[in-house]
Amino acid sequence: MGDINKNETYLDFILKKGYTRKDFLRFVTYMSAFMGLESSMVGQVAKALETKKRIPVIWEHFQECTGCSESFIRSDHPLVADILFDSISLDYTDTLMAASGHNAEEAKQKSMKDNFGKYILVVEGAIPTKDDGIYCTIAGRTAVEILKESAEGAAAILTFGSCSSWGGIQAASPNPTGSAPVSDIIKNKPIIRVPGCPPIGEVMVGVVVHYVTFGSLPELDNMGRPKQFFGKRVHDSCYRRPYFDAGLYAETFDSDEAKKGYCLYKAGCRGPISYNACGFMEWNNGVSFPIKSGHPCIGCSESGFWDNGPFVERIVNIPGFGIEKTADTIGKIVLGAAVGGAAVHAIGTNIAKRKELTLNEEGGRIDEKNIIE
Ligand code: FSX
Ligand code: SF4
Ligand code: F3S
Repeated sequence: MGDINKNETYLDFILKKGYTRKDFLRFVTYMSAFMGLESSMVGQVAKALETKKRIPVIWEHFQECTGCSESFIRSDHPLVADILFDSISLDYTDTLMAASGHNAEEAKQKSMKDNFGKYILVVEGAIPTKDDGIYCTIAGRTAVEILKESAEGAAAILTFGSCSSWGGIQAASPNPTGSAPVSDIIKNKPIIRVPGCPPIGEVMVGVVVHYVTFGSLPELDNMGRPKQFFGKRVHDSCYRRPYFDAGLYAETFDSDEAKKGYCLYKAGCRGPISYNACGFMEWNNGVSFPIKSGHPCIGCSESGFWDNGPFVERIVNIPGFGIEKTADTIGKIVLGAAVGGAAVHAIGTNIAKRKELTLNEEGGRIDEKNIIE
């Protein structure tokens, strides 16, 4: 980080790090796909990273576990970490920069002054507001004070993680330190929420690559999250979804049915009410995500996480979705309730799906206890 040349483009820096142009193009294609861009847009992303100067980034850490940074540096794609931690001209991150103490603070002050109005402020962690903010102090100053100062010259703020986006675990009841999200404190800057505890590394980079490529912030939903990554529920892209549709549910997440791939809805899965990219992007370059590892989604990206629990009980009464009704209806249909019209088609589809799924299993028998009633 010490040899940052502000005039270097992203490509210059990547080549200097020892990557080839082919590696660069592979990264561009990979990120463009994750960002949901048409293949015709890949050239535009490549051109932006080839020609644009790196954007200065100030990255603050407040109340958090540093899992968000960890998620980043553990990404399986080598360029994902480099593109932000090195090639984005990261001027200040107290966790990873080589400088420390007064030198680190001076470097930050200088960068904020030189790049006033142009830098991106990344905030990881919630901000304690109780008792004048004394529960998180860095270099003798409170997180509230530091946040206000770094936000002043920021072009935009990215809140990485559920803590800075919503308050997260730090704000869980009874919230003894009065933890708050960035949006409670800063009101006059664009804030892009990138929630998740932690968020997926590629999602964090994707937001930055979007900003570099288009010179604007990505389209946000009504909760301030980039639509391209948070526009769908985990349930919408979950590979266990055919089992949900067929009414095949595991009772507990460590049961045989769960191992066979049955839907984890009855084991408390919050995928139907959680907006995140886990189902289609997965973690560590597509290796896995919680549901694929056998555990129900606990809704780590949602507002109110952690108090939204308990996480192992079946969710009920979901506004606007009717999952309970749907699942109950499926159960009743399978049990032979008198139905007609469109529902007859539903029976056919459902039973066909159920047969197909269960016949693929060893023994091919349907366990009645897994049918929702
Ligand atoms: Fe929070 Fe990030 Fe969870 Fe941890 O820093 S979103 S506690 S993974 O690390 O802020
Ligand atoms: Fe997947 Fe959970 Fe939806 Fe079942 S309820 S399909 S496990 S997201
Ligand atoms: Fe979090 Fe659920 Fe994804 S717990 S990591 S949003 S599957």
